[in-house]
Amino acid sequence: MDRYPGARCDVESMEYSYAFSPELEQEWESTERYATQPEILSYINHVADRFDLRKDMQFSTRVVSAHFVEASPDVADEKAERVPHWRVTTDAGETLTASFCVMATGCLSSANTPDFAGLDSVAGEVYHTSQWPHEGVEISGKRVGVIGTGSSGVQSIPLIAAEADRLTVFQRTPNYSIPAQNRPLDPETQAEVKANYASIRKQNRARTAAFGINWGRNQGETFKWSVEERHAIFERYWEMGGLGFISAFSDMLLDEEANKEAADFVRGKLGEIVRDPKRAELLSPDHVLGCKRPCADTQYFEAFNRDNVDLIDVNAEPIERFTPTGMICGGREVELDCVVLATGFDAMTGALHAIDIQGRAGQSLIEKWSAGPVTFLGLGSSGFPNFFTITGPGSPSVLANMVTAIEQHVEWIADCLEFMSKKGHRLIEAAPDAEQAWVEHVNAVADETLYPQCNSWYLGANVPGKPRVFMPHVGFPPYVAKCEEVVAKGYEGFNFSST
Ligand code: NA7
Repeated sequence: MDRYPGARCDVESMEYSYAFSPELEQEWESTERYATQPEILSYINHVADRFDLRKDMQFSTRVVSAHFVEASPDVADEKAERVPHWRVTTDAGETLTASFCVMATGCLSSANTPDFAGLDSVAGEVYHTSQWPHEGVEISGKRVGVIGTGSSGVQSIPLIAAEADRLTVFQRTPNYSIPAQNRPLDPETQAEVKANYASIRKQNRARTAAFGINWGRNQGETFKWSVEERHAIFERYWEMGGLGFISAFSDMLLDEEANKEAADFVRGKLGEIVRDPKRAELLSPDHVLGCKRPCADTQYFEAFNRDNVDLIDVNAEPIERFTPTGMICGGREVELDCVVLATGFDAMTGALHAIDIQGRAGQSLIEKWSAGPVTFLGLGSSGFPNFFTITGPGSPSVLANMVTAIEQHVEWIADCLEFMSKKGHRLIEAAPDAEQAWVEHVNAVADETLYPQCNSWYLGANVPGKPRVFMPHVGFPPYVAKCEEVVAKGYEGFNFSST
């Protein structure tokens, strides 16, 4: 879990919560509009305790492999495996067997650490933002380098800048960021949400990303409004804060000209905040707004007005290598006591591929997904029976409120297991034609939008050598409708079998 300074969710705290228990909804108190990492962790711990879940959990264990063991037809052989199952091994040397394997390994949990020359030789401290020490890091008085300007960089930079002696930000791609307009949650707002939770959840589930009820309906197409009106609307959404900005108009992620209007507005704001015009220019993104995940910040661009903050464009001054005392980039040395890698994740597939997963006939998942992940509904993959992926590639996952996406998958899988038990089905497996059609559908839906237009982690473009395939499904409601249709048609697209 991200623990870096300033780590916060970009979905509002009262929406970024479980819906399965009305009692839980009523008793939990959020303190801010956007929850901090420690508050989210307290919430998760509270849920674990409240529902007595720890007794079913094994902590501090890394799964090394998960192999599907097929039933041996040779019943005369004493060692024959009569019932197909999954055999899971752990780094503690245990071997466990299970009828089903449900991978809840997370979409953004496998750190992406670029292969920088000399990184091991750094005498000072080196931290990846997603592996921040639990005890925290003493920043004050140090010369710190932050590499990366995605959400982790954008959230941590203002806090690191305020503590460090000197901060150097190494930027490869400038990012759009909208002020989060974070604030304490007042008791009235909290009470109102709690009084209407069921209706709020329902309305959110009908929204494309399954969150954002406070943003209201979008304003329709951009160009039906005059320049002044458009500007006033952008201003209103900017003041509202956070990711809602990219939903101001219905066509912002569909139409390049509409997108450019919004992008120009953000660039203009940035130009007003950052005093040095050269620096503002360097911080100005030129890609399609929203095709890389935009950030929700607190005083990000303001940090670049500080005297102790430097900005290096690594396209102009490439990172050559690290040294014991810092880094050589663009032919000069930048001395650093502490290196912060805010370089993101091997998203969606990284955590799965870190485990040796083998399906039927010993086929590895890495091999099967060598040209990109192939799933039906992001829930299952042919050749891997009784193997489910929670928020797997091909499902809304990172393009939706993750908590809602997770709950929808958990409920779908739980219902499926109950159905199988009632019907006496032993195995369920995605059908090859259904998953092929699904992969094409996911890409066709993405192709109708501007999402595929930049080098984002949605496409795997941030990890060298990773196949470039758009992984999340755009749109929560149509996805849920498809999942429900599949069930209504007797799990159409999945095959049941006994061996
Ligand atoms: P992101 O959004 O993937 O950002 C990673 C940043 O690191 C991004 O600016 C990258 O530039 C940069 N990066 C990655 N590799 C390099 C190398 N080799 N050299 C220089 N810069 C590099 O990850 P985050 O952790 O910030 O956020 C991930 C999600 O977590 C976020 O969207 C929220 O949903 C929560 P690039 O843009 O690839 O040029």
